Amino acid sequence: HHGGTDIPEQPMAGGHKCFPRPSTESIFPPAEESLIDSCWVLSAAHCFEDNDKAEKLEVILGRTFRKQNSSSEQIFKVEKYWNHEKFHNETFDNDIALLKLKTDIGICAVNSPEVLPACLPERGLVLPDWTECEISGYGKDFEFAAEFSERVKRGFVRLWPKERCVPDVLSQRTITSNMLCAGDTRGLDDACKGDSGGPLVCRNNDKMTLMGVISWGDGCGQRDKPGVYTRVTHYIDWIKSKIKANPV
Ligand code: 4AZ
Repeated sequence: HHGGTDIPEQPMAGGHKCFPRPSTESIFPPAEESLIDSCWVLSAAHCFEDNDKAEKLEVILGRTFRKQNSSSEQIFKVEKYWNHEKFHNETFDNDIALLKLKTDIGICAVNSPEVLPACLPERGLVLPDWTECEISGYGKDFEFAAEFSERVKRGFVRLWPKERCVPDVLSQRTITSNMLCAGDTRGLDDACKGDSGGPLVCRNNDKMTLMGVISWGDGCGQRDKPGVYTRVTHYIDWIKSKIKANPV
């Protein structure tokens, strides 16, 4: 991220049920993703080529340093993944992908302080404008940084009102109803290159709820330019139908 701070190796305090710390982790080459169930991970469609073979993908959960093994990590092969059928490569409309982790024993990720699924929102959930949410990832510290971050970072951004999430504030690029904007009113934290696929989580009824998938933006950390996120509430039926049709 632009701005943001290192995530401590120890879990954060707090009483919420899911996701005491962001469990976005990195597949390599860099794509980020969020665990939503023991064997299911959500990411962004633009992170995957249509002909990417699932066998080439690996999902690493519970790691803090991008290139350093950790005793808390859980690594999985990917059995199959789905890019949204209506993903639009020019506008990034429907920028969402679902990955199914591979297992022989019917469970994949095991909950731990470092690895916990994010909660999915209900289909109609709309949080108030300016709700503070959290993003995380190994993305670049600034737009033209040479390297991705070595350590996972997190940042805080607020949900922007729909009326302000318009082409005028994002170099005239198309914004669809399947996108949401979030940005730091202090002009500090933002997602950046390499963070996409990762989570935008917001507290709802004390549960860290996956409201967005990091998708795109116009540069990083520019004041008055929000980041753009896939609006997860529009995909609840899509996600649930895939999970139902593909039992672990
Ligand atoms: C990216 O390229 C990217 N500032 C993601 C988010 C933002 C910019 C770039 C938002 O993955």
